[in-house]
Amino acid sequence: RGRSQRKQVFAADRLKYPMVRKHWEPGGGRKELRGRDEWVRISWDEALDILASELKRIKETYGNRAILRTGGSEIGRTLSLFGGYVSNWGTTSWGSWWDTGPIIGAREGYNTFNTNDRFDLRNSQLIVMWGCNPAWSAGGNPTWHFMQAKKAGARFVFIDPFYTDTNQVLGGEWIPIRPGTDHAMALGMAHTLLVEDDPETNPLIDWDFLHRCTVGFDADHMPPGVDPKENFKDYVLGTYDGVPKTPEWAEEICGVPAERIRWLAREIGRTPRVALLTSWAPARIKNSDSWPQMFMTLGAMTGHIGQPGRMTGLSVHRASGNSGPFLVRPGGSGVPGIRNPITDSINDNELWDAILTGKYTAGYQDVRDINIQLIYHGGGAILQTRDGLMKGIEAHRKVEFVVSHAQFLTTNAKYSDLVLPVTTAWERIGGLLVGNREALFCYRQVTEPLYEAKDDQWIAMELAKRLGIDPEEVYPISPKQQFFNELAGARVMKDNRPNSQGDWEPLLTITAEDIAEWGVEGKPQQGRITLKEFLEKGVYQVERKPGDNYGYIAFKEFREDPERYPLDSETGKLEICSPALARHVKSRGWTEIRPIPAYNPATEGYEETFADWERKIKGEYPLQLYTPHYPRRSHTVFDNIPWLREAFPHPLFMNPKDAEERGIKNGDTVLIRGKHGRSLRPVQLTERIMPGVVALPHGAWVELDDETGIDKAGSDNVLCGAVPTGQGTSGWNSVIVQVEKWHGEPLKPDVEWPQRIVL
Ligand SMILES: Nc1nc2c(c(=O)[nH]1)N[C@H]1C(S)=C(S)[C@@H](COP(=O)(O)OP(=O)(O)OC[C@H]3O[C@@H](n4cnc5c(=O)[nH]c(N)nc54)[C@H](O)[C@@H]3O)O[C@H]1N2
Ligand SMILES: Nc1nc2c(c(=O)[nH]1)N[C@H]1C(S)=C(S)[C@@H](COP(=O)(O)OP(=O)(O)OC[C@H]3O[C@@H](n4cnc5c(=O)[nH]c(N)nc54)[C@H](O)[C@@H]3O)O[C@H]1N2
Ligand SMILES: [Mo]
Repeated sequence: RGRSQRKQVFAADRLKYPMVRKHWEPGGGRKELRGRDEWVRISWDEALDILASELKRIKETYGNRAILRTGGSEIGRTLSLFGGYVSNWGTTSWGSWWDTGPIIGAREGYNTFNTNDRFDLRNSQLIVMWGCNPAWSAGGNPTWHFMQAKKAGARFVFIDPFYTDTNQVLGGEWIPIRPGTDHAMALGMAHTLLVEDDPETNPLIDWDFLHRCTVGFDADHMPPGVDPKENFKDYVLGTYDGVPKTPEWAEEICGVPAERIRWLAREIGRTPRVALLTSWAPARIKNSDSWPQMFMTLGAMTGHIGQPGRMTGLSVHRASGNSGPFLVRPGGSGVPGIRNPITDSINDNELWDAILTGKYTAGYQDVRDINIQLIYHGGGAILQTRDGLMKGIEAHRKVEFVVSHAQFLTTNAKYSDLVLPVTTAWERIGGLLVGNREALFCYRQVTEPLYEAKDDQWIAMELAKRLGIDPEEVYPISPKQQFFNELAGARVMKDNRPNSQGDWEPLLTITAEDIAEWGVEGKPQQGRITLKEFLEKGVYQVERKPGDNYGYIAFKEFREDPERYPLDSETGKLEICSPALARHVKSRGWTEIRPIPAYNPATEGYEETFADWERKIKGEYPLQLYTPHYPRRSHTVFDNIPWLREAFPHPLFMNPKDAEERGIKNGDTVLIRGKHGRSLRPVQLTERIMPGVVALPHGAWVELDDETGIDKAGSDNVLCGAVPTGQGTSGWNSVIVQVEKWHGEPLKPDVEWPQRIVL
C-alpha cells in the first residue's frame, strides 16, 4: 500500500473539478437519481455559491438541527460558527472495548493500550493470540516482534475462525472458533480453572491477585451495594441458575471441543509467564459489552497481569506487539478549538434510520425527533463504512441536499449532489504522523495540487466568507505556521525513569535562521536533532535496547500496590462485577446487561443461524459472516488502485465443506444473501476458514445494480445490519447469511473493471 501511494496521488480517476449532479435543483431536484445521475463540471465559485445558498436555505427553513456533518474537522469549524450541526458517534474500531475498558479499569490512566512492550514480550513462555492477525492489519513490524518472542522460546496459540498469515509465520496451534462466541469459550476455561484448581497440588488460580486487585469474583469480595449472589464464581459454577458453564456447555456454542478448552485453561493456569493478547475484532460484535470484562477476568484468574512476561489485554493496530506510552509526540498546531453549539449526536447504528424515520435514541427512555435535510460529508467514508449501507443509500436519496469533499468518486461522493475535489496529504505543506510509540514520521509536499483540487482548510475559509463568517476566525493561522508549531512542539521522552515515565524534552533544534527562512513566528530552541535533519530523514525513532527505561509493564504499579495506584474504575480495582458498566449500558437506551460478564448471545450471531436451536435445525441464514481488515485496502482507501486489485483479489472466503453442500466450486461467482442486503463475489475455497463461517474482507466500494438492488463489489456493509445494542457497538463481525451459486453472468476480476473516471 505504501508503494501504491504514487498510484493513488496521480491516479487516472482522481476528481479534477467541482461538479454537480445533472438533475440537481435547489431543494434536491430528482433526488432518486442520486448515485446514477450524470455529472456536470462547474467552477469553484459556482460550487461554493450553491453550497452556501443550500446551507442558508436549510438553516432558515429547518434550523441547524437539520444539518448532519460527517468527517472532516475542517468544515466542522465553519459549520460550528454557522450555528452548528448534528454529529454521529460509534465504537467503530474498538467495539465494546471503547466503553467497557475504562469503566472496569482495564485501561491505565491516559494510556489506552494495556499490555507490555515488545522487549518484554520475549519474557513470555506462552502467547495466546485471541483474534489477532497483525500480519494483515497492523502497521510497523509486529510480526517481527512476535518472531523475536518465538526465538526466545515462546509457544503460540491462535483462537480465530481463520488460520491466519500471522499464525502461519509463527507456527502456532490453531483453535478455530465461531465469530462472536469467544465469551462462551472463556467461560468454559474459567470453569475448568475453578473445578481443577487446588492451591496445594494443582495451583491454577492466582487467588492473591484476585483478592487484592479485583472485585466481584466471589461472594466475599463484592463491590459495595451489590447482592453477593451476583458474583462471577457462582455464575460459572451455575450455583443459582442451575447451568454450570462447563467446557461442554461452551462447546455447543463456540464449536471448540471441550477437551481443547480444558487443555488451554490448564496451559494458561500452569505456565508461569503468559501473554493473553486480543485485538478489537472479537469485540466488534453486537451485544459484546461484557466480552472485554470476560477477557480481563481470565487474565486476573491466572494472574497474568502486571509482571514481566505476563500481560492480559489489547495487542492491536499501532500497539500490536509493542504496547506502552508514546515516547515521541508532535506539538499542537496552535489552532484553537471551536465548540459546536448543537449537542445532538446519533449513534452510527441509528444514523440512517434517524434520517428515514425522524427519530433517534439519545439515552434511556429518551427518544428525540430529528429532521435531517442536509448531509455534509467533510471527509471520511461513512456511507461505505457504517452498518446498513442499503438504508444509507435510501437516506441519501431522501434529504434535500448532499455534499462531499472527495479525492475520488467514493461512495459518499457518488450519492451526493455536489462534489468538491480535495488534495491528498502529498499536495499540502506537510504534517506529522503518530502511531508507532517509538517513532514520529514527517510527510511533506511532493507535488502541486492536481487539477483544481483544493485543501479542506481552504474550502472551510471560502465557504465561511459566503456565510458571513470571518475566515480568520475559522483558521487564524496559516497551514505553514500550523506545521511549524507541530514541529517546534514535538517532544521526546528522556530515559531517566523506569517503565516509560521519563521527563519530556524538545525533539528539534530550531535556529533563528530556520524561523526566518520559514517566514513564521517562533523562538529558537535546543533539541536532540536539527530541524533540517528531521525534515530530510522524515522520521525520528527513539533508540531502544533490552533493559532500557523505555520498557513497559502494564499495571505494574497497580499490581504492587492497588491502594496507592488505583485503576480508573469506580472501585479502583479491576471490576469482575461492575455495577457502573451495567448502569452505563442501560443509560444508552437499547439493551441491558448484568454487572458480571455473563454470556449474552450476539444479535445476528451463531444462535440465530438456527430456526430451532434445541433440535439444531438451521434457519434461512445458516452461515456466519465476518469482515476482516484486509491488505488490499485501508478501509475503503486504495480499493480503486489497480495494482492492489491485482495483488489482492477480493473474494468471499469459504470452507470447501460448505461449498460442496451448495454445489459451489472454487472461483464460482456466488450470491451472498442476508437480512440487510445482497452481494456478489467470486468465492475462494480454503481449509483456512472453519466450516459454517465465511469471511468478506472489509472496505470494497459498493457497486449497485439499480435494477436488482444487488451489489457486485462485495461491499461488507451491504450485509452488516444497523441494529443498536448495548453501548452502541458496531456489528462488523456478527452477521448471518446464506450463500448460493450465482446463475447470472459471472463476475470479471475487479482489476478489469473500468475505473470511475468522470470528466
Ligand atoms: N463492515 C465493516 N465496516 C467497518 C469495519 C469493519 O471491520 N467491517 N471497520 C471499521 C473501522 S475499524 C473503521 S476505523 C472505519 C473507518 O471508516 P472511515 O474513516 O469512514 O473509512 P476510510 O475508508 O478510512 O475513509 C477515509 C476517507 O477520507 C478520504 N480522504 C483521505 N484524505 C482526505 C483529505 O485530506 N480530505 C478529505 N476530505 N478526505 C480525505 C478518503 O478518500 C476516504 O474516502 O470503518 C469501519 N467500518
Ligand atoms: N490492511 C489493513 N490494516 C488495517 C486496517 C485496514 O483497513 N487494512 N484498518 C486498521 C484499523 S482502523 C483497525 S481498527 C484495525 C483492526 O484490527 P483488528 O481489530 O485486529 O481486526 P481484524 O484484523 O479485522 O481481525 C483480527 C483477527 O480477528 C479474527 N476475528 C474476527 N472476528 C472474530 C471473532 O469473533 N472471534 C475471534 N476469536 N476472532 C475473530 C479475524 O479472523 C482476524 O484474524 O486494523 C487496522 N489495520
Ligand atoms: Mo479502526
